[in-house]
Amino acid sequence: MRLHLTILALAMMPAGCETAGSEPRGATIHWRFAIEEPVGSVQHAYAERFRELIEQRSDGAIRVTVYPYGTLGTSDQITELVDMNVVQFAMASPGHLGKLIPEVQVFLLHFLFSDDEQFNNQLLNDDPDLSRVFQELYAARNLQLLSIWSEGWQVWTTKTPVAAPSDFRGMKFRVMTSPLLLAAYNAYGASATPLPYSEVYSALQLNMIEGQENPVFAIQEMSFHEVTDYMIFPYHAPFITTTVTNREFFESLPPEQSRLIEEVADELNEYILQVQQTYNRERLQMIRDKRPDLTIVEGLSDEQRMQFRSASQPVYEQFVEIAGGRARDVLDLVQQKVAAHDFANAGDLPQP
Ligand code: 6CS
Repeated sequence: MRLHLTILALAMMPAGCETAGSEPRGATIHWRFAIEEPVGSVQHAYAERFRELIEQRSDGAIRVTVYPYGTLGTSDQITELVDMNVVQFAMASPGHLGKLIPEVQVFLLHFLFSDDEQFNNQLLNDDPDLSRVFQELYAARNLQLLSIWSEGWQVWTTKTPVAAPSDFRGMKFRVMTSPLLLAAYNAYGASATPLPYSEVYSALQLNMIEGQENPVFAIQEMSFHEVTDYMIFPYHAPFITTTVTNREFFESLPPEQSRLIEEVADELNEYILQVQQTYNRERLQMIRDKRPDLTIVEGLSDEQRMQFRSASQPVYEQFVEIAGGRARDVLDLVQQKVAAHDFANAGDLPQP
């Protein structure tokens, strides 16, 4: 790993100058929170609210510093920093976490979730079975999982129209770095290309890649709309992230501090849902204003979605093979929960 200079400085900070966990009485406690997105993003709104609530409710005894994307390295590096307890909290998105926790890639499968976004959010935020299995999987990697939540639907940005899987044939399509995403897009005939977030804009500009996916707010703030011709909303998968902390650090905390963290993480689920919906709505309008010539396809027909759904089915078995471990169990679990909801609400499901 090529360590960023800031990381080296943080890692070498002498004990007592900044500490995490058990401090002498009266000393201010400092926690660090690294995010995978820049200032102004959904993750930034989350981390800033986390900071405010922790600082207020600890009466200033705890101070939180937020490190936006670009200050501490790529998503993979940020997760390593949590493992090292150089930072105590971070966002760890399944799109990048698959090499470390293969089963988390279930969240990357296309057409696995319901078209009912409200249900998906409940499942991610509150389902005790889902929470338990992922708590265990994260704990095995020295991570304490605090919450699983969505930043909104993934949207494709491409330089040519896409209405059927065959339109992906030969397209150099950027994906996050989890291995399953290669299978997900290669199943449509694309040439999937993993890249860190920070390299996507220039790769699009230089035509090294011809498409990518992200929620609307991210497309706007990373300026991907400047270097694309089409924006397509297939409603194939939400962008899911997870909030994590270092497990040993968390377990070493006095109970009132660990309770405070859990309480704040729970509260933030509702807060961040409002934020992501607002950001995604407002920034779509900003994109329209900036690029009136951009073709925005705000939904595929049922038949078109069915073609993508069919083409993505073999990837479910590939997921079980690639991820191994408890992959079959987590896949069954999510499929059963979604099927039960969709069956009970058949005919009444909202259009995505
Ligand atoms: O595409 C990515 O790599 C990134 N997208 C978002 C919306 N958040 C973080 C992630 O690294």
